[in-house]
Amino acid sequence: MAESRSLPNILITGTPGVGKSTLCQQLAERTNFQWLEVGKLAKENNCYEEFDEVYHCPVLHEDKILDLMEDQMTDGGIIVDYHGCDFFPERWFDIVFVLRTNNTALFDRLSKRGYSGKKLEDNIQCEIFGTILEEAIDSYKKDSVFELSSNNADEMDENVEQIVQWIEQWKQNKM
Ligand code: DAT
Repeated sequence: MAESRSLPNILITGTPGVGKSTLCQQLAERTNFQWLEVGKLAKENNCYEEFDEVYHCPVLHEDKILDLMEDQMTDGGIIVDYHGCDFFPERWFDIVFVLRTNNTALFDRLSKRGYSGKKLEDNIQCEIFGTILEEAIDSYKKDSVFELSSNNADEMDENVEQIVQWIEQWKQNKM
C-alpha cells in the first residue's frame, strides 16, 4: 500500500527506444532511487516462457518476474523501467510516466539499435497508435498517468526535472 511506503515508486514505460533507460539512469543519479530494469532482471533470472519467433525475442514469464520484484517494491524508492505496464499490480506505483517519441526520431533510434523488418514496423506502429499510453490508462488511475514527450535532449532534461520535482513534492506531502 502507498501509505506504508517511505518513498514513492515510479513506473517509466513506453515503446522501445523512447528513452526510458536514458531517463531512468539520470533519475537514479539525481535521486538515489533504485533503477529496476525489468528486462535485465528477467534475463538474469531466466524469467521467460517461450521464444517468440516473429519478434525474435523471449516472452516474459510475468508471474515469475512479479514474484522477484514484490519484496523490492514494498519500501518504495524504486524506478521501474519496462516497455509494458499492464501486468504489474496497480498498488505498486504512485505515478506512471509514459514516454512518447515522434515516428521519425523513433525510426532512427530503433534502426541504429539494429531493429528491422516487422519488429521495426510494429514498434513504430505501436508508438503511432499510442498503444502503451492506452495500456497505462487502462491499468492505472487516470490521474496518476502522465505522458511525456521525449523527442530530443531538451525534453529529456525537462522530464528529469519534472520527475525530480514530483518526488520532492511527494516527500513534502508525506511530512
Ligand atoms: P528505451 O530504454 O526506451 O528503449 P533508450 O534510453 O535506450 O530507450 O534510448 C534509445 C536511444 O535513443 C539511445 O541511443 C538514446 C537515444 N535517446 C533516448 N531518448 C532521447 C531523447 N529524448 N533525445 C534524444 N535521444 C534520445
